[in-house]
Amino acid sequence: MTSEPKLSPEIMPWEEKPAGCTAPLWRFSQNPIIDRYHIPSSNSIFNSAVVPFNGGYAGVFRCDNKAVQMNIFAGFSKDGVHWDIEHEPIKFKPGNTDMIDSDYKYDPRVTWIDDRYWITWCNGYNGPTIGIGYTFDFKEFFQCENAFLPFNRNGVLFPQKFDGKYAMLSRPSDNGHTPFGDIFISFSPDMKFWGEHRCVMKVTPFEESAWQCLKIGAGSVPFLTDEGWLMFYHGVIRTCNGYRYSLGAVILDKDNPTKVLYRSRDYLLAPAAPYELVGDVPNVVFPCAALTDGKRVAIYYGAADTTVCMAFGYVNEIIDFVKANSYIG
Ligand code: BMA
Repeated sequence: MTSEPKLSPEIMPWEEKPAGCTAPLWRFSQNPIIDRYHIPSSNSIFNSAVVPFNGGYAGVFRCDNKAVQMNIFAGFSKDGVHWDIEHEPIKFKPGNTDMIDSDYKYDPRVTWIDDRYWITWCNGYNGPTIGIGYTFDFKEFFQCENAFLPFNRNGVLFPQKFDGKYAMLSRPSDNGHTPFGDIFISFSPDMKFWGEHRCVMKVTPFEESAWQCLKIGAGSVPFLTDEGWLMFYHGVIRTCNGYRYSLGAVILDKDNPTKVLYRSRDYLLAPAAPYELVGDVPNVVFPCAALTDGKRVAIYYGAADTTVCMAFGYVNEIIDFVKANSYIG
């Protein structure tokens, strides 16, 4: 039986704010922390999720292989920075269903709820939709019913239930590169049947906040602060050179996560470092996880669809920034 994973401040990955930095987030000087060829089969490793586990960390990593097939792999780390990633993808056993078909898996998120780690990912089943699985130990994995019909992406579970129901954010999509998309929330009594779908946040008008005017998607698992649920998300603008993915933050009501309290008008991080500007898909920062000890936050994000990177910030400074630069549509 596993118990709730605790993040001990002594092993929280962290680097102090560089002198002169006035932004709410700063990049890790050791970026990228995971290189594209980190395991023998990989073409690229990015958009990956980590959680406290066993006094250290575990993660689920998106590794595309050299045939550019997308799959998810387990990994382990003592410090959250140096990772051992399994060389074989996760093999799922039937969980609450025998129907565990999957043409591909990508962009995992990991959420501890009650007694286990739940994994959500973009699952290929007649097009992209949201796959759900769970594990107790990151050795044995179980797959459940897909949450939704195709097409959907960016499924992110809340770490607690609301009125006895699981809650998941997601982004209805298309079967291509989706030139639209808002964030919805859905509820489930059992992790099998999902309903009560509500729209949480929409793209912004171009003239208000252009970096998030084409599509948005939930990113890291939300965590509770004094002000409500803090979540990092991605926003996309279409430029004459293709899509550009940046990172924003939203604060959702503690008791009613359907309600946006504050949302960043300014991005918190946008592609600017060389490893975010150059790669298989240039100009992408794509958050999938955040660790916090209550005061500090360490964000894991995919850079240019090629590597895994980290950024750091103080929770109170991020909240102040979002409140001071808020867009409410
Ligand atoms: C999205 C997803 C992400 C990817 C992003 C940028 O549609 O495929 O996995 O990081 O595009 O290419």
